[in-house]
Amino acid sequence: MKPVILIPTYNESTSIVELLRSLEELHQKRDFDVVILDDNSPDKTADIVQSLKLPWVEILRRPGKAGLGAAYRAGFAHVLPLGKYSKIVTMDADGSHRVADLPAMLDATDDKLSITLGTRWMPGGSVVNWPKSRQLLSKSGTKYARIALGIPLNDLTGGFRVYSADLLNKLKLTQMTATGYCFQIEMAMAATLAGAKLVEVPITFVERINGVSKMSRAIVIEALWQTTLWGLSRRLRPNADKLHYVK
Ligand SMILES: Nc1nc2c(ncn2[C@@H]2O[C@H](COP(=O)(O)OP(=O)(O)OP(=O)(O)O)[C@@H](O)[C@H]2O)c(=O)[nH]1
Ligand SMILES: [Mg+2]
Repeated sequence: MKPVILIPTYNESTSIVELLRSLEELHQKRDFDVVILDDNSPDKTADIVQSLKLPWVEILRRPGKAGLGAAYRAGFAHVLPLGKYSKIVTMDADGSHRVADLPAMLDATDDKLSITLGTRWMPGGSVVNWPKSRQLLSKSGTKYARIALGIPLNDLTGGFRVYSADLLNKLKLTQMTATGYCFQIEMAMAATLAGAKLVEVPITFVERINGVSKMSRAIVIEALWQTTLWGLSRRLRPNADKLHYVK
């Protein structure tokens, strides 16, 4: 059993080539597969990845831009039935998540049910070239979700994670609804409800150099609104969420 790395892309043609080159170096030392989840990027990200002809990289071509959450759910639905992966990594394409941090995250735990978070906001974690406004948004988003949902983790909006396949198989992934980055909060909440071991590894997050951010006001509003609804539901119907998310 080996890990698989899921990488969502929308117009990341320059960044993804750099990331795959860097993953190729690690691939010489450790075995893993990569699945690119591309939403028919107009800049031909998928075709460019295909032209690299890397045998350990697969491309899942999706019809159009449908958000990060939908792309990841399609990725999970694609890899889990194959039954050949022990760990599923999620990682941004834009270079913000460093390959250098990946081995420590993969090695952090072998617990059957676990989620490992690459965390910026803990001792040893850091951000490089990220504007103060984004840092504030990220830190306060995590703080709000932590309090609203009672999840004892320090980076709930980050997307650099390792899920055990057993955990994902235990979750009702088709019940997840979040489209944007609050998908990350929803997954952390579901993992907590499933009784997963929660592990955090400090990472250095580097602001993208190439390409354009897909962060938008709509994504922030969705996250705020959804987190508030989830928080209320957990207080009003404490057992309903577990039934909703866990098989
Ligand atoms: N397939 C797919 N990928 C997406 C979508 N939205 C974002 N992504 C990818 O998700 C990852 C994170 O998106 P970013 O735009 O970098 O978001 P961010 O890291 O919050 O914003 P920056 O700080 O500007 O980088 C990147 O690899 C994007 O290409 C989408 O709708 N579909
Ligand atoms: Mg980014």
